[in-house]
Amino acid sequence: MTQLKALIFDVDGTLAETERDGHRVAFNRAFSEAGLDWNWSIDIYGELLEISGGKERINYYLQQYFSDVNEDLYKLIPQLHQAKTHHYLELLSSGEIELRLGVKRLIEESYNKGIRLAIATTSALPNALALLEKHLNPDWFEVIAAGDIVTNKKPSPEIYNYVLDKLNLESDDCLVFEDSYQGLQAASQANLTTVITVNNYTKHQDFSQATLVLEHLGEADQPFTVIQGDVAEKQYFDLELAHDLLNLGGHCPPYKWD
Ligand code: XBP
Ligand code: MG
Repeated sequence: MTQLKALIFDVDGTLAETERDGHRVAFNRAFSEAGLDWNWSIDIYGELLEISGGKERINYYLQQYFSDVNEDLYKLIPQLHQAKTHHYLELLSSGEIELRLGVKRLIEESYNKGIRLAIATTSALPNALALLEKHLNPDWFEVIAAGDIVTNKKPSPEIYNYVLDKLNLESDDCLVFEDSYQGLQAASQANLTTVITVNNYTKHQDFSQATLVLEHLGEADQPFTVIQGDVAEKQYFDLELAHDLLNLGGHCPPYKWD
């Protein structure tokens, strides 16, 4: 029987719906401040989300959406991204971005029961820290792996291998929470069992490699909807279910937490 030792969380789209009303808005503010008439609509942003990382996303936009780009615009990317981070942090501190349903409960329960916690995000470190400071506690997370800490962003497994290495754990000991196809690819290639909570941008993606796909983690009074996978009698995601998912395929009795 495998004993659950750690939960590893993606940030954007998983802990909170940060993309549409957070990162997207912040990018547009940075563009307008720099005198650029670029506007990333909700639909365009959905397409751009296929590229992980803000700097990489702007780079891709220049390549895909303009036939003749002034090379100087590429040099502007770091500066635009820095301004975007500033606007994103402002949006976060204004309190407009809430955690998704069930996230706070599950993380608090895990911390209180000695399950180790980690973050694996493509987003820049200040963004991840600000969200954790606003709604949780960054000190609860033993590893916060973010942004450029690895060379290759998701869907590369590099960030998950980095987290496993820092936690000094095997992939069998951990459960991952993600919201996107790119995130699932990254986790799966690191041999990690993954739970997906979909959102509007990702609900039509291919999650066949995920152990469980949910609308959200749910609460006792707001049960989750299961899109794929087996949750037995569970109505919302808790540590018992986390343990059982890790042991799927094995013949272990359901685990009882004190
Ligand atoms: C989400 C991302 C990020 C954010 C922007 O990754 O792709 O690029 O949209 O973040 P994840 P930065 O879901 O893995 O957290 O602008 O800070 O790069
Ligand atoms: Mg995500």
